[in-house]
Amino acid sequence: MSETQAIEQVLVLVKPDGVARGLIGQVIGRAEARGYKVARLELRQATAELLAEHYAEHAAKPFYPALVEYMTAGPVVAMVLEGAQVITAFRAMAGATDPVKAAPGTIRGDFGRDWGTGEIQNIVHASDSPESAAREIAIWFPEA
Ligand code: IDP
Ligand code: MG
Repeated sequence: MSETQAIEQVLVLVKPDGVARGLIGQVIGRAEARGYKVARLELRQATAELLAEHYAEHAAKPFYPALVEYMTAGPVVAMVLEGAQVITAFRAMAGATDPVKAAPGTIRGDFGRDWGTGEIQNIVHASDSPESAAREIAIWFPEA
């Protein structure tokens, strides 16, 4: 199959909880099963500096320190997925931010839960718009 129009790229992260729980393959597998191309893929340890860029919009939020702690607790898998309308499609596949509210059938709704820690651990990140995707891909894959 080939695509000729409006090919998009999205940044997806398997967050430290997803990596620690052995869910890397589930996330990649769902993307592949849906027909999206894995254009870039890397296991890496996020730093507070990198996350300050990635989560700049949340820097002033009360949960920000806990978010950085969560996101630096272990390695993440960063990937770029490619395909027409992949940004909208993968956001839908990820599900609602709170895994308790995420619909069954979504990644967060199938693999996430409230662990009673008062924090939201939700397995994946996905860019929410073409602007966010371009910004986030440049942060995680500056050589791209
Ligand atoms: P998103 O990941 O669905 O785009 P955002 O609102 O952009 O959700 O928040 C970014 C991340 O920050 C979430 O995925 C989650 O890990 C964390 N987060 C968001 N809101 C809260 C909160 O109210 N408490 C704790 N963590 C939060
Ligand atoms: Mg977001």
